[in-house]
Amino acid sequence: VQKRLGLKELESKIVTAEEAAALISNGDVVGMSGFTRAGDAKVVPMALVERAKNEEFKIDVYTGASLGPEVDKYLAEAGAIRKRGPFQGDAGIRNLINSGDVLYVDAHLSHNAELVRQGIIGPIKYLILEAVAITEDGLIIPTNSVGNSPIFAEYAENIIIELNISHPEALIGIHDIYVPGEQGKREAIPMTDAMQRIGDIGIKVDPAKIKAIVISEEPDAPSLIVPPDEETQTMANILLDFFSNEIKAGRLTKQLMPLQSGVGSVANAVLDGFADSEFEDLIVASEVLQDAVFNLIDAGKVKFAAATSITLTEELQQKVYGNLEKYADKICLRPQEISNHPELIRRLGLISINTALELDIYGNVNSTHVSGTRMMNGIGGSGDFARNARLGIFVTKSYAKGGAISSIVPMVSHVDHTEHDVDVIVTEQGIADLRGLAPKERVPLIIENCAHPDYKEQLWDYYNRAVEATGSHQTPHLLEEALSWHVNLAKNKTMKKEVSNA
Ligand code: 0RQ
Repeated sequence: VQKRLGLKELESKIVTAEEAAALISNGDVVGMSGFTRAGDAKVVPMALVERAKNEEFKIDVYTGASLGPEVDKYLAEAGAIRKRGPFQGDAGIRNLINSGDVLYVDAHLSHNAELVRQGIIGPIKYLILEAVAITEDGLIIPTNSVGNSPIFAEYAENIIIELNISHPEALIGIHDIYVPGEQGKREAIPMTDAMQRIGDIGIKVDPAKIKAIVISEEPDAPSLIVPPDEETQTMANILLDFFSNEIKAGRLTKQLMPLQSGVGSVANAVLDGFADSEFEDLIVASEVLQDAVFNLIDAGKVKFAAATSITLTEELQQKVYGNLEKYADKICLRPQEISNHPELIRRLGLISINTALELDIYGNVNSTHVSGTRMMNGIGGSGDFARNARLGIFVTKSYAKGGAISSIVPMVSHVDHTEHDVDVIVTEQGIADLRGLAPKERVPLIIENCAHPDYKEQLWDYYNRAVEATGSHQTPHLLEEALSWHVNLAKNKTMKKEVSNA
C-alpha cells in the first residue's frame, strides 16, 4: 500500500468501505469509474448495497459505460439507483429500466463530458474512482479503464479512491490523460496520429477533494464474450474480403486505417481474422480492447492499440495482466471524450465496426431497443464512431430467436443510426456497400445480399407495394404497414407473414 500511495499526507484518509460509503447521502449524484466491466469501483458500491437494505437510499449514477455486477446488478436490485447513465449491459439493471424502476439516460459516450461542463450532469457530490496508485506529485493513476473519470474528477465536489492493489503496477504509464478545456476557448486536440501521446499518465486532482481511500483487492469481472460460431466467422470473412477489395480499389493500404470495433463476439471474430491475413502494421483506435487485440499484438499484426478500457476474458486477463510490461509500449488508455471524439475520429479516418439489433431496407439502424420499446444496452459509442468514421460498418445476424425475427425489416422500430450514418452492412448472408447510393438503390443490395432467405420475398413484397402506392417517392413506405412486422411478432411470436394472415 505504501508504495502505491505516493502522497503521504493521504495516508490518514484510509478508511473501510463502510466508512467511505457512509459519506454519500440519499439523493446524491455520484460519478463512478468503470467502462465495460473494467476499472470500476467495487467495494464501496457493495457497502452502499448494505446501506440500501437498511435505509431509504437512492442515488443517480453516472459512469464511463457499463459496470460489473456490483453496481449494475446488486446496487440496482437493492433499489438504490434512481437514474443511470450513460450505458449499461447487465440484465439486472436492464429489467429495472424496462419495468420503470430506474430512469436511464442513454447517451453518446463522447457527449457526457460536455454535459458535465455545462452542469447538466451534476452537481456531482462524489466520484468513486478505482486507482492503481497515487503518485508523489498527486496524479491518480486509473486501472483498466479511464472512461469519464478525468472530467468527473475535475467537477466532483469530493472523491473517494478505491486503491486496488491487485492490479499490476505496470499499469502506471499506460494512460494518456488529456482533458479539453471550455468550449469557445478550446485548442484543437493535438493528435494527428493515433499512436501519439498527448497528456499525463494520470488524473490531476486537488488532494483536498480526496475524502477517503479504501484499499481493495477485487478483480474486474471478466468479459462475457462468447467464442465465434460459424456465422460470426462468416461475417468476419466477408469483412476481411471487403477490406482486400478496398485495397484493390486503391482506397486503403495493407495497413488499413485505425480500427474501432464494438464489444461482442462479431467484433472479436473480425479482429481474430486479421491473424492470418494480408493486413499488417494495424493500428487500433477503439473504445474497448478485447482479447483479440492482444493476440494480434503477439502475432505482430497490431503495432499499437489505444482505447478507453481493456475488457478481457479470464484466460486473457491472466496472460495480459501477468505480462503487462510486454504490452506497455504498444497500448494506451485515454478518456472516452478523446477515444470517441468526433474531431479525432474524422481526422484520423477511422474504420468503425458496430453491431445492429435490426436495420431497415434503406439502411437505418436500431442498436438499442428490442421491438422499439424495450432497452437492450444503449447506444454506447456506436454513434460517435458511425457518424464520424471514414467507413461506418454495421454487422448483425440476419435473423434472431431461431428465425422468428428478421433483423432486416421494412422500417426500424427505433432509430439510433440514420441512413446517413451507415456505409456498409454485413450479415452472415453477405454485404451491402451503401456508399454513394440513393435509398432506392440500397434496397436491392440490402434485401438480396443481407436478408435471410426466409424473409426476402416478404421484404420485396412490402417494397414493391410501397413504390406503387407512393408513386416512387424518395423513400417509399406504406405508413400503415411499416411496423406491422413488429406487431405481428408481438401477437404471433413471429415476423413471418403467413401467420399474420392466418
Ligand atoms: O438475445 O441472447 O436472449 O438470444 O439480442 O444479440 O446477436 O447475441 O448480439 O451480443 O453482439 O449484441 C446490438 C445488443 C448486439 C450490442 C447489441 C437479441 C438476440 C440476443 C443479443 P438472446 P446478439 P450481441 C461499443 C459500441 C450497442 C452499443 C454499441 C449493443 C441479443 O452490440 O448493445 O454498439 N450495441 N456500442 O437474440 C429482438 C432483434 C434482435 C434481438 C438480436 N432484431 N429483435 N431481439 N436480438 N436481434 C461498446 C460501447 O459503446 C460501450
